[in-house]
Amino acid sequence: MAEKLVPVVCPWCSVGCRFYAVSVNGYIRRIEFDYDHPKIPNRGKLCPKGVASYQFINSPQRLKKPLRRVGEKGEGKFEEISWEEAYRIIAEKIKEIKETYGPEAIAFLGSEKITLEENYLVHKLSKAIGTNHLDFPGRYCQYSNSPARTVVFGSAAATNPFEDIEKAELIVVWGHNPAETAPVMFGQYIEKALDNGAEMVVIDPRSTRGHKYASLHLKPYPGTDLAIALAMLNVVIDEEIYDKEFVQERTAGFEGLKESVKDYTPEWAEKISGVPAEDIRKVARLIASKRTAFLVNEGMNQHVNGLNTAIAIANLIAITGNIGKEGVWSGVFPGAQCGFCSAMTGIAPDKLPTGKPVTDEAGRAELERLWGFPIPDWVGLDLTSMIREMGNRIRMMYIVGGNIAKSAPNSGWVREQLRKLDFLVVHDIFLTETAMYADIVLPAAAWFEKTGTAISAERRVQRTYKAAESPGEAKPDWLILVELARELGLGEFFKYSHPDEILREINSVIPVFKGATPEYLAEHLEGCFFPCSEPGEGTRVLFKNGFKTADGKAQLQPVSWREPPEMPNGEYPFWLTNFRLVGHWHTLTMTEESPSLQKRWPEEYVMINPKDARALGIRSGDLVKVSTRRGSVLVRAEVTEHVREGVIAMPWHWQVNFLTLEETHEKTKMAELKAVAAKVERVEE
Ligand SMILES: Nc1nc2c(c(=O)[nH]1)N[C@H]1C(S)=C(S)[C@@H](COP(=O)(O)OP(=O)(O)OC[C@H]3O[C@@H](n4cnc5c(=O)[nH]c(N)nc54)[C@H](O)[C@@H]3O)O[C@H]1N2
Ligand SMILES: Nc1nc2c(c(=O)[nH]1)N[C@H]1C(S)=C(S)[C@@H](COP(=O)(O)OP(=O)(O)OC[C@H]3O[C@@H](n4cnc5c(=O)[nH]c(N)nc54)[C@H](O)[C@@H]3O)O[C@H]1N2
Ligand code: SF4
Ligand SMILES: [Mo]
Repeated sequence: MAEKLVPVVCPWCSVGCRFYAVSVNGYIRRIEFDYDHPKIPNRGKLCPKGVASYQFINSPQRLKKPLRRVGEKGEGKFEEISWEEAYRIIAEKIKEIKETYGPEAIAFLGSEKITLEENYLVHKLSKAIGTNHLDFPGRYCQYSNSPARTVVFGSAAATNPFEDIEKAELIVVWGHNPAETAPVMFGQYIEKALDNGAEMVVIDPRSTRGHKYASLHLKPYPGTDLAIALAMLNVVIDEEIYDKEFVQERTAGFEGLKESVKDYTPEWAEKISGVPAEDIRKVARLIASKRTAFLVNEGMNQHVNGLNTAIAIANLIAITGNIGKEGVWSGVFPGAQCGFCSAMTGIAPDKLPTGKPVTDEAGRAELERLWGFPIPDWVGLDLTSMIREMGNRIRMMYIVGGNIAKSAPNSGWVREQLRKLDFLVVHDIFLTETAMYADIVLPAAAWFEKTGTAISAERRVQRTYKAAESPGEAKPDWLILVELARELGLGEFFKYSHPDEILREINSVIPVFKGATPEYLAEHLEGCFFPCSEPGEGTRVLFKNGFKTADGKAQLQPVSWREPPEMPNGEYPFWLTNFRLVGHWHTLTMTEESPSLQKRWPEEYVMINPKDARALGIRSGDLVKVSTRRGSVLVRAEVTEHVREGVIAMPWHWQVNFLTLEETHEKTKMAELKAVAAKVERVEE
C-alpha cells in the first residue's frame, strides 16, 4: 500500500510545530519528523503530545452521526439522526427563536480548536443570522494581556519570532510554565538562550519544570502579581535606571506613570505578595540592565485584576526599552493552537473580522458591501455574560468546539445555566460534558481530517493538510456551517466547496492576512508572519519604527493596586491556584483518548506544602476534600516543597473549575480562574 507523507501542523499548542503524517488509505500509520524545512519553528523536534497527537482521532468514542437528545439535559441519552434532519431541526429552531425573541436571543461560540477558515465562517454565520453575541472559550485566555498591550502598544500580538528569544540576556518567565505548555519553544529557544549565557527569572507560586535553570524564583501569592509589577516600576523609576532615550523618543505619559507608582515600594509589595522586597529590587535592576525577553502567560493573566497587572508589565517593558528591537521578545501567547484564528477573525462580541469595532458605521458598511447582507450594530455579550443570561436574554446557543461545562469558571453554576437554554447545538468530535446538555450534537471531522490554516504564538500563519478520513458521517466544521447556511436560505453568502476558497475570501476581507494565500502557504510550509500585505515572509518584528498608536508612541498607563475579588480568610485560609500538565490538554476530551498520554498522566492531585500538610495531618496520597464557596471536590494530596506555604495548586484539566469564581473584570470580562480562597481537609477512606 502506498504511503503518503502529508505535511501537518501539530493540533495542540501554539508553538505551531510541523511534522508529516504518514497516511495509508485514509489512516495515519505513524508520523515522521520534518527536518527538511530549516525555517520551521520546531527544527524537527516534538514534545510528548506532538508525538501522540494523532491517537485521539482513532478513538472508538468519536462521534460518527448527528445526535438528537432524547433524555434529560445532562443525562447523555441521544438518538442518531440524519444530517438532513439535524439541519432541518436547527434551521426551524433558529427561525422560531428569531421570530419569538429576535436574533439577539441567539449566541455563537467559535473555538481555538478549529481552523482560521472555520472561525471566519462561525463569525460570518452569526452575523448573517443577525446576532453579535459571539465569543469563544479563549475569553479566559490572554484577555488581560491582549487589551493591555492594545492600549499601551496599539497591538496585542507577540512582537518577535521565537528565534529572537535566543538573543536575550535575561528571560523573565512570569506566570508561565513553558517547559510543559510550550515544550518545544522551551527546548529550542529558551534553553539555547541559557546556553548562550542568558539568565532566567521565574515568577510563580510553584516550582515548575524549568525553575531549576532560574537564578531567582519569586513566589507570589496567587493574584498578587500586580503588586510586584507596580513595585518594579517604582524601583526602575526611583533609581532612574529606565531607558531615558527610549522613554523620551518612543513613549508618552511618563510623568503620570512616575507619579502613580511613587508609593508602591518593594516593602509594600512584600506585604501583599509575600515576595521579599530585596528580590523584587534585584529583578527590577536586572530587567533595566539587560536585553530582556518577557514570557508572560496565564498565571498573571487569568485574574480579575490581570488587566492592571498586564498594563503595569507593559509599562515596565516600555520604560526599560525592551520592545521593538531584534532580540527582544515581549509577551508570549502560547494559547491553544489557533487562538489567533479566533481573535484575528474577530470572534468577539464587539468586533468585525476586519478588526474594526461593530459600532463603527463605516466599518460595517464596508463589510456589508463585501458580504452582501446587513450587519447588526450592537455590542453583544461576552462568554460569562452569555452564561449568566441563559434562559433569559439568551435562549439558544450554537457552540463550535468548546467545552464550557468544564473550561468556564464555576462549573456547577455553568451546568445549571446550560439547562435553562431553549436550544443548544454543539459541534464536537466527542460527546463532551457540554454536549450532554445539547439538543443536537453534530459530529465534526478532527484536525488531521481537514485542510486549513493555523496561526502560532509568534504570528506564524501555516497550512495543515488533510491526512485522514473522518469516522462515520463526521464532517469538517466549515462544511457543516456551509450546509446549515444553505438550509437557512443563506446559501448565496456561503458558496464554498473547499477551505482554499474561504482563505481567499479572508485574504480580501482581513487586511493582516492579505498575503497569506493558499498558493503561497502551499509552497512555503514554514508559512509567513502576519501582518503580511503581500505573499512573502511577512512582518518578523513589530514596532521597529513606531507603535500602532495614534502618535506612534507607547502610551504609558497609570494603574493602581486592586485586590483579587476573593482573599483567604479564617474559613477558607488557602489560596487555590491551578496549572497545566505537559501530557494533557484543557478539558481532557482529546488527551484522555490518547493512550500513551493518559497512561503517563493518569490522575489529578492537589499540591500542598509540607508545613501546611503537617498542620492538617495530611500525607502524600491521602484523599482530601478541597472546598471553596462554590463547591467541593475530592482529590489525592501531593505534599511537596514545590508549592509555597499558604497556597494549594491543582492541574485544571479535571475538576478545578467546580471551585473557581465566575466574577469578571468590568471591561476585559476575564474571570477569576487562578486565585480563589479555599480550605482543604483530610477525608477518611
Ligand atoms: N500541555 C499543555 N500545553 C498547553 C495547554 C494545555 O492545556 N496543555 N494549553 C495551551 C493554552 S490554551 C494556553 S493559554 C497556554 C497556557 O500556558 P501557561 O500560562 O504556561 O499555563 P498554566 O500552567 O495554566 O499557568 C502557568 C503557570 O502559572 C502559575 N500560576 C498560577 N497562579 C499564578 C499567579 O497568581 N501568579 C503567577 N505569577 N503565576 C501563577 C502556575 O503555577 C503555572 O506554573 O498553554 C498552552 N499549552
Ligand atoms: N481554571 C481554569 N480554567 C481555564 C483555564 C485555566 O488555566 N484554569 N484556561 C482557560 C484557557 S487559557 C482556555 S484557552 C480555555 C479552553 O477552553 P475550551 O476551548 O472549552 O477547552 P478544550 O478542552 O480545548 O475544548 C475544545 C473542544 O473542542 C473539541 N474539538 C477538538 N477538535 C475539534 C474540531 O476540529 N472541531 C470541533 N467542532 N470540535 C473540536 C474538543 O473535543 C473539546 O471539546 O479554558 C480556560 N479555562
Ligand atoms: S510543543 Fe506544542 S505544537 Fe509542538 S509538538 Fe508539543 S504540543 Fe505540539
Ligand atoms: Mo488558552
